Amino acid sequence: DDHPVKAAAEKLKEAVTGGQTPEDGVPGKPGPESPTFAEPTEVREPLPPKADQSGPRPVSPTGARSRDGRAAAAQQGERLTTAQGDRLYDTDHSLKAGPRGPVLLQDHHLREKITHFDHERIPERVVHARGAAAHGVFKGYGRAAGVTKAAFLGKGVETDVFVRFSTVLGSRGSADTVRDTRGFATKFYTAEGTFDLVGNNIPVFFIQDAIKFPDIIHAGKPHPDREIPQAQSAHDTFWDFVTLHTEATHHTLWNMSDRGIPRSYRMMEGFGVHTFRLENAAGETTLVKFHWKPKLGVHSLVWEEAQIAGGVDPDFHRRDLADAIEAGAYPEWELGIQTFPDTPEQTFEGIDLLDSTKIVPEELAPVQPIGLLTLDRNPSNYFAETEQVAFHLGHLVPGIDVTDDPLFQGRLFSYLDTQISRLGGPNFGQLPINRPHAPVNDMLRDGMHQTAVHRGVAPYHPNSLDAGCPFMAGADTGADIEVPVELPASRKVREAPASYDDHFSQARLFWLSMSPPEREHIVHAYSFELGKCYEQAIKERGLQSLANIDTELCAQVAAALGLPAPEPTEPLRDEQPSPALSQLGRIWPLDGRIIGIVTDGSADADGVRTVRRHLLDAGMVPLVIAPAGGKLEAGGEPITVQRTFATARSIEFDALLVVGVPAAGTDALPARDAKAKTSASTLDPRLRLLLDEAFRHGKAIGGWAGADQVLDAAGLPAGAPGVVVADSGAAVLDEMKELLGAHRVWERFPARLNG
Ligand code: HDE
Repeated sequence: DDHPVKAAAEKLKEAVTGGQTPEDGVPGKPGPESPTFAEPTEVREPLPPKADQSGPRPVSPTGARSRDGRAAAAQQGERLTTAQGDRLYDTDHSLKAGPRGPVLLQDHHLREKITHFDHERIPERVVHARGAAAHGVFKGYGRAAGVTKAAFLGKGVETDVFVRFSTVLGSRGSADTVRDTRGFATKFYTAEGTFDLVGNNIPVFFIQDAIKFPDIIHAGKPHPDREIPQAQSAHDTFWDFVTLHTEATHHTLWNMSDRGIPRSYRMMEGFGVHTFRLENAAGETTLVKFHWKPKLGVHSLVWEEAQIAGGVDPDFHRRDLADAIEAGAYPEWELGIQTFPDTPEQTFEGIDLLDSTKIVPEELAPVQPIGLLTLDRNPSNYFAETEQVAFHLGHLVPGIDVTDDPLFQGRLFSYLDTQISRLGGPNFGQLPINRPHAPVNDMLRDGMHQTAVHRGVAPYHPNSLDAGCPFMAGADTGADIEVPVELPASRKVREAPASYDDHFSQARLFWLSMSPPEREHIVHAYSFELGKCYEQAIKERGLQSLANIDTELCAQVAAALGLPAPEPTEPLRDEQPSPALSQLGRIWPLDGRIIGIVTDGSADADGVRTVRRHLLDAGMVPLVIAPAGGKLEAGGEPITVQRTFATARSIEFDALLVVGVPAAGTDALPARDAKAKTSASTLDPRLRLLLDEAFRHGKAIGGWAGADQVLDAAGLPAGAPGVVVADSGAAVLDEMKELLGAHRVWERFPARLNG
């Protein structure tokens, strides 16, 4: 009993449990029946459930939908054990020859614990390393039956899905809000086998042939000598590549637009990019492009917000997605298709459907909704699910087939290949997140990390020993049969078709479709990114690409760089703008928008409570911001403080409400400007910053009960666009809702570019 390790364990037990242990217990993880976790501090209140969301959906036979996270799991019993299930009495002290003596090699627990830890990391994805994911359900509308026999698109058919969003260039630990393309990869666990739609939030790609993919990625990733910059396109090698391979101009312009800095993963469109071929039950084919349309609308950050978030909340998008789902504000997207006749030319209105640097404007081919995606469950383990999920464009179901787009074809090779090194062998399909929800009966055997115990002796076909199994399916029993398309008689060549030489017309189309504030943002983005390049020749080539998009765009960026604007080398045609490409000029739903309410509880506490309730009922998320944490005891129900002046930063909020004249926090630093301090002696400098940034970023700002004094002290111009002061919270709210529908107060952005 006087063994020193045992004595230490006893002491620890005492410390952890205060002596209240089960009779035979040692300190450790509480058993499932005896949860002792502390209540989390309330940061967000769950939204009221929507009428059609009646709680958790049932668990599938594979267990993959289990909500307690224990399906694939892992831990059983109450006691800490080794990997072999041997119970442990101590995990904090190595086995030593005496308390001050050397550690003994025979300590298996020590070696097992450290060895396992040493191997905890796997290689991150070579692109799209930084991601966040969620589970959900896809419900078919049945409207695609005319063009595809894919069963999961049938009316009312529900299919489990897992969606992973990502940035492209950054490492796994990089910031979420960098300027980049976003991945939008969806795994549909259909009854006919898994279908992966591995798309992006930008409908075009940098290159037309997969053979250039290593080159563009080498150019975009950090420089090989110093390994900087991280998760950025604002550096010489990226711009060197995209100005030498001018087919990248269109995608680059999207990146430089607001699309490169989304407000939220929940507020992005998604695109399959390539043209796919669908086949219906009668064997007729149609070419299509897939689109995801977010129910919350398409919104972006402004550049300064994106940069602030990179520092104050690098997990901005990851947190936003997880918080929303946890609060019951399930994000939704409609899946839609643009359809084109499957003609031998594979063009539509002169647009080459096999060229992934081109879109087909929605005004020419409307996006037809065919189903609804709802994300309603967060992963329970990041590594097991978000990190280990493996997507592949070749995961297709009957009714959906590939086309000859050389980018598509190269991807069909790449994804399987990369999983083998990333996930350590060919059996990654057996990982819980990758397991199909359809029965699997393959003849793949053995290999690293084989976890199946296959029966039988004849994993070959045909055989006469295992009763001839498995049998082959025919089209009538759901076999996935390639569409037998005609191939043009041709020669082997390393060449692209002539239509692939048009690198600028659609970039011009995109530019001409932008509103003045969106154009302004694009000018700023190019000025910043090219301005960060060191090589004069690269800046000049960048301007040459811009000259071929638009004279005004080129002139503005040239002025910012202090360089002459070159003449276009390609004709600038009158492209027909596509209004669907602009994020402005529409009224978007308010669901999920985050409203900060700044108060110290001393003014109109009832009004605060009522406004919070109204916001929640309207599907928005109110967050109370006060000088310090805790609860505001102000007559009636106490008001929980969710952010303090120390933790609130403007980027988190879509709009701010100020109630009364909140006192300064006791932890406030002195104001920098003594004069300003006198004129607003009660204004905490952090509140001033909050309001100042919210104003600069085009956010609606409102207030009542004396808030005009605060806004005055913060130097916000009286009567400025999007600043609403009224007598009561209710009156302010009405006007705020209207402003929020437009997403931002666009009038605040100086619009020099009106053409
Ligand atoms: Fe990818 N891409 N890609 N890509 N891609 C990968 O596969 C590749 C392309 C996309 O959340 C890798 O599993 C090539 C277009 C997403 O796990 C890799 C080419 C589009 C994801 C790969 C492309 C995408 C990837 C790295 C040129 C939009 C993340 C890790 C032909 C339609 C999926 C992995 C996730 C990931 C190769 C171009 C989307 C290396 C060769 C175009 C969303 O296999």
